[in-house]
Amino acid sequence: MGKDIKGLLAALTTPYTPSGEIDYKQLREIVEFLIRQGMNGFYVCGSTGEAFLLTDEERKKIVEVVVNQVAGRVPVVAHIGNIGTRKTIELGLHAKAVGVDAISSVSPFYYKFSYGEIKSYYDRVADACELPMIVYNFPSLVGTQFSIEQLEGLLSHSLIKGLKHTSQDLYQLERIKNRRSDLVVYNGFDEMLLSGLIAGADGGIGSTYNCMPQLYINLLDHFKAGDIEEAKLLQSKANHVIEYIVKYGVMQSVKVLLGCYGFEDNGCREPFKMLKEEEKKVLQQVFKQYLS
Ligand code: MN9
Repeated sequence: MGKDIKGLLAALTTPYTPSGEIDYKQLREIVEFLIRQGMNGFYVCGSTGEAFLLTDEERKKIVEVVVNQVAGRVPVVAHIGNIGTRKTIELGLHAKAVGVDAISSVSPFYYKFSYGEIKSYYDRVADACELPMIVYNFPSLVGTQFSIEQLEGLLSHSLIKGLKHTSQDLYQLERIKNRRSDLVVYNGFDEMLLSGLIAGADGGIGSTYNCMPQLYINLLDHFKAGDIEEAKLLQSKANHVIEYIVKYGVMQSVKVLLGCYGFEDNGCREPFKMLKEEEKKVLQQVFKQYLS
């Protein structure tokens, strides 16, 4: 990878105005907030960023605004994934022109592509964009479960430098890291960050990093210092919050909790539902109990 893209990358959320347009001013403010909190980088327009509820033009503008606001202080990874290779390459070439440090893509979905078709998708995108690339493996959302050998095959292109492993299968994570120590492997489920680090992950990419940045930075610091007991306490604290985040909806809950820092919460795009007032109140109480 060009820059040393390790540590914790926030899977950046996409804030909206009350009318449902992207709030680029607030996007910049969230980027600044997370950099101040010590976040090591950004993963932009991913699942948490509601990529598939945005237009291509919106995805491009978000990448431009984030790269501009970050101004080289930390790495920026653009998620460019789509169903089709052509559109992914278009977004990848734009991201390259804008100056991202790496690109990433979830495996193509909906049409139940063969393994060979998925492999050629990644190779074609890497060849066309000529940027360091991170394979985003998310079996439970995409519906494709790769074997260790299949994952290793997807990672074999010389420009593929990383794996975002959003899976509870930490045996796979450990085996990939063991076989390909040159790859940067990111833990994807935040509730398993410490377990993923112990299995060999170089860091993590997560949605709840948006609303608990300090906690995760401290967890990683304690892990690096060998203080596993303290890291376990922090993981458990995060998981108390994540239980409610998952119960009410990850995308919406992250924005409610960001609201506890003073950001404006205008929810997510439909079909995501707005959270009920009582659900928001519970999340705000959880914030007070565990994060303030
Ligand atoms: O990559 C992440 N984001 C989404 C997975 O699932 C949208 C994670 O950060 C989870 O949201 C998080 C809560 O389950 O671990």
